Amino acid sequence: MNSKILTIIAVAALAACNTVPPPAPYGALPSDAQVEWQKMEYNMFVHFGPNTFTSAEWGDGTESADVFNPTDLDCRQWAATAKAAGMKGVIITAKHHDGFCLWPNPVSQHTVAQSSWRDGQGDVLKELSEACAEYGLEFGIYISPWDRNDPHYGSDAYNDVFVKTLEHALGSYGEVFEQWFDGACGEGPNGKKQTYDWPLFYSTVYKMQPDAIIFSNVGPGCRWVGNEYGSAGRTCWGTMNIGELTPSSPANCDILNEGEADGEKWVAAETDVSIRPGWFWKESENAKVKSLQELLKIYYESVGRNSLLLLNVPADTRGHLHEVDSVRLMELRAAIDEIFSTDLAAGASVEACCVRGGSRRYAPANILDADYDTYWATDDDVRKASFTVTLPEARTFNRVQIQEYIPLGQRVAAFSIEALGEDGQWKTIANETTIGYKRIVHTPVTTATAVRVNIEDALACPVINGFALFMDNIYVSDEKANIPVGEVKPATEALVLDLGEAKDTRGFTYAPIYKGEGGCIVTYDLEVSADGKKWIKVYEGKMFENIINNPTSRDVMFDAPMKAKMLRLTPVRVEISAGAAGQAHETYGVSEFKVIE
Ligand code: FUL
Repeated sequence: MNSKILTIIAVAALAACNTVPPPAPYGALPSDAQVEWQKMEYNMFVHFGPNTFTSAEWGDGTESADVFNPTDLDCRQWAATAKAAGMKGVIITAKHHDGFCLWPNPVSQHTVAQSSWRDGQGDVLKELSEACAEYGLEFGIYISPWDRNDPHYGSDAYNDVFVKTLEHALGSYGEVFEQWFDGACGEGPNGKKQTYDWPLFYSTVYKMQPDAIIFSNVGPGCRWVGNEYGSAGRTCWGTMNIGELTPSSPANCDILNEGEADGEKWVAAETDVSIRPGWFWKESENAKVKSLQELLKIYYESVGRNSLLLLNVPADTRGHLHEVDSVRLMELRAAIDEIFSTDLAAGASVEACCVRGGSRRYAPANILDADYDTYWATDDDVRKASFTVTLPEARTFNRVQIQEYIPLGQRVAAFSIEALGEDGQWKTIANETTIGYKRIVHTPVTTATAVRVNIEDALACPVINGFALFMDNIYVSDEKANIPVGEVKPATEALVLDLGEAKDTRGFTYAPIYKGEGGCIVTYDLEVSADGKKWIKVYEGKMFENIINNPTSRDVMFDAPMKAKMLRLTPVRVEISAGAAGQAHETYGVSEFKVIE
């Protein structure tokens, strides 16, 4: 065949393809930056600051700058660990609620420059941004608008200070992939709350970093998943109606968790969760680092549910990620590699009920290739459709991974999965709702020669670009695993612990019930008695910081060890968790109340 004829055939084939246009985008769409962000899947959060040295979760802003004094800061160790863990980016708490800045912020008097650490010459953001560049990781910044130190907080002047803070942090360390805005808005040093100028804050971020993803309770780049225990909704839309909502008055947590079909804005969920009970490092939590099973559950309920996983690994007082945490991260990486390295759908063939315009460009085989931008699609008016993956031989799996091509919008609202057993019978093995960027469905261990996915309902014609089968022999699915059980008590009742004899105690632990069922003690009085008769009040009106968002166990360390036979914890304020934060509640949960010896 001469080259002229070849050219004519090629041009004719191309023309045939081009006669069937791709599906029109549907609904709210992600920007290119949002698609790239979602492809990152798994990032590291690092909480680090004065709280690391005081064991607090929320510093009150009165801590001396000298409190921050890492003995051997090593951001390259953080970056090396994140890279080895399979993460794509790192986000650092540049300024938490205590107002302390980990970089020399010229508009603050409460920064590393005022500390004696490295004679005031240290800069954590500089070191971390350089380490991220060295290890090929993206660099992101958390900055809390709530500032319990800045004297301007509670007045209009603070919004200008905050804008300058953003400008400096976002303008000094190269590219920033994500700006993380904490929604917490409490009182400042003068007892006043701030009215944040969110539109001004957003425009400042975009002015400094046009492609940055802005995280807040309601976006605009990505949204909070509605809890701090690491679980996106089983139904999880990348879209949501934002309307008049703001980061400081967000939607209810269930909506954040599931998103909304046909939502007016693309704001995919980011699942932020700590590898430990608290967000900041505490020596007492070295023994409480989440297990591999807990982390796998979190991975499946975030990355496997159309969400990005932002796993917090706090730095310790040396300025290192602790060895217990890094070993656990490597175990997780090894497990993920083992589970997902063998695609059991490899070598399969795919047929579909229907193909868009009959065009090979939208052939179902596209769901098995490695190209993100090729997909199977149907004609516009189709809302129910199916594809069948025929395996080269019977294969055994318990995970089915499906991906929707989100650059054209999220569409699938319900689907089921069937498997063709070696007995020649089709059997339904899953019924689910949304897919989104990536959905990893748990099925019973199934041996099949073919697998069929039935799209039962969609907002527009389905567009699927990925499908894979895996066998997970590591994760032991147990919905109840690691969920503390406990008692629910009336808020008027104190918790009393009798050790039988006086013991040296260094502190105590209180844990509510998972998800805060029954409410949580937020503020309390604590008394100790060495003989069961005479009581000493150790704390009055003290707070379990952030316990409503993060109802995990709390270790409270006394300033000095105390002899105690009995402990009495009297609730002062009890609140209910997620969904209705801030509301007083008549009962509280307790799964743990014990002394730390
Ligand atoms: C919350 C904060 O109050 C916590 O301290 C932590 O930083 C978490 C990631 O966000 O809202």
